[in-house]
This record gives sequence, structure tokens and C-alpha cells, in this order.
Amino acid sequence: MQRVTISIDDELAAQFERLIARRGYVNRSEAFRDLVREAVAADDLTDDPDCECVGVVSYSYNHHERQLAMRLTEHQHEHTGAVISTMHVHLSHDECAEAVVIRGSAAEVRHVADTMTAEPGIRHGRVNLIPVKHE
Ligand code: NI
Repeated sequence: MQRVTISIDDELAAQFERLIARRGYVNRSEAFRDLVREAVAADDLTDDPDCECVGVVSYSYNHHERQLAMRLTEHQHEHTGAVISTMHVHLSHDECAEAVVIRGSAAEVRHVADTMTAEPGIRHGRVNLIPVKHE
């Protein structure tokens, strides 16, 4: 274990404290380690499109929007080998949210995620890539 001392300006420090409180970290060190892990994982995946990973794609949409729900389902059926699971949440009378878990190479996961979140009418589209480590 190494000790790292960093200097950051007051505003960023205050934002960091709020993030720690919001995410419920027990201390600054644990929060900082998690942020570094996220950055390292994102960088590794950017460097290596063949890196095996699991991606969680999340987004919301209006299910009354013409054919959008059907197109989202079609995207998933086109990639049945990669899509592991889908969770659907009815947010309100009109709005739905979904989380889709995809496993494959970083390039494949990104491709499937991008085709879904690029659909017109999709809001808050985002993918979180998690590398699969083999010991
Ligand atoms: Ni719904």
C-alpha cells in the first residue's frame, strides 16, 4: 500500500466531499481508490478493443413513442449471444427505464450499446464497461 498526497482546489474538494456523502463511502481513501479504478478500467478498455468485458447499458424512453420499444427489442434479438439480461422499469405513465447487461469484447459491447442509445427518443443513454479479469 502506498500513501499518496494530492493538492486540489477548494471547490473541487467540496464537490468531492459531496460525492463521498452521496455515494456513501466510508472515507476519502476508499472514494479515491474507486475513482482511480474507474479511470484505469476506462483507459484499459479504450486501449484494447478485444478486452473481455461486461457492459451495463442504461437509458430511459417514452414507450408511447412510435415503434421505439419494438426497435430496442429488435436490437437485443440481433445480439442474443451477447445480451445476458434486461431489466425494465415502468417509471411513470409514459416513461420507462431499462438496464441491459451485455458480455463480449469491449468493441462488441460498445457497438451494441451505441446502436441502442443512438435510437431517436432515447434519453440518458449511458454504458458502463467492467473488465472481466481471469486469474
Ligand atoms: Ni415500461
